[in-house]
Amino acid sequence: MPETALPKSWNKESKPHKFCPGCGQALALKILGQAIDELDIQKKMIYATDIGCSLLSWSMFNVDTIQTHHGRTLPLSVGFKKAKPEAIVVSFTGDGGGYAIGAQHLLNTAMRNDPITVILINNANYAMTGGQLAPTTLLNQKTTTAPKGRELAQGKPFKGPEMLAQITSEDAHIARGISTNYQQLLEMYKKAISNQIEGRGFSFVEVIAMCPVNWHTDAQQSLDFAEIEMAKIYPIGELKCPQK
Ligand SMILES: Cc1ncc(C[n+]2csc(CCOP(=O)(O)OP(=O)(O)O)c2C)c(N)n1
Ligand code: SF4
Repeated sequence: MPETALPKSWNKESKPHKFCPGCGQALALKILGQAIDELDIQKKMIYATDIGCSLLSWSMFNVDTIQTHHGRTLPLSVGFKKAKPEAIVVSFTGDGGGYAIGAQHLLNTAMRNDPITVILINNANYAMTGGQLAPTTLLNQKTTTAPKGRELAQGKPFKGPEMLAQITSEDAHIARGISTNYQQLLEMYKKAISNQIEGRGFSFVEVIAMCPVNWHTDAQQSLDFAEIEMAKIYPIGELKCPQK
């Protein structure tokens, strides 16, 4: 599929999408649409969204969708998967939802090797509520709640995939991609979802994504912050890949 065309699984009635211009989440989701098409899972997939900008995608795909409170998407997804094991459950959440308020859910889902796929957007802030500090905010990065920049006393940038790689079984799939690398992220999604389809267990892809509105950056500055500054702290690649 050309990178400019819409995925087949896209809900044609809900266009244009609701994300801000230049948002990395919209790109990450377009790539997810292609993964859904290529894996041919549209009819058996359940798409779960959190609260946060991830919620803006609730009507993006022509698939069945569930949604709940901030940080609670994973227990909802796990419950759904237990009730309907044949469903392919893909959960989409932010770094606030996954690494802060919902951190215990992420840890427990990963430790139990629950067979769902989690896609977590790392945009280094709480975007929907106005750009507050998130666990992933870089040191010295300014946010509305760290106007002078994040200090070490406010904690180090949180490395989710690295932590999950330590606590998961060998058949879990753990990776970090970036929304600007279409083909690489597509392959990561396909491997992660295949891990669930083939019955191996938990899979997780963190995606570095631009948030120009809260970063107060133009197009080039947004790309530079994501691809250079963030990727320096959050290395891109597969940390655990049972399919290799
Ligand atoms: C239980 C609960 N606590 C707090 C909120 C307020 N809230 C809504 S979105 C959000 C931040 C979301 O940030 P993140 O998960 O990083 O997603 P992003 O908006 O950056 O995509 C918060 C705190 C809420 N809706 N529900
Ligand atoms: S606030 Fe940021 S993350 Fe949310 S839609 Fe806009 S650019 Fe995307």
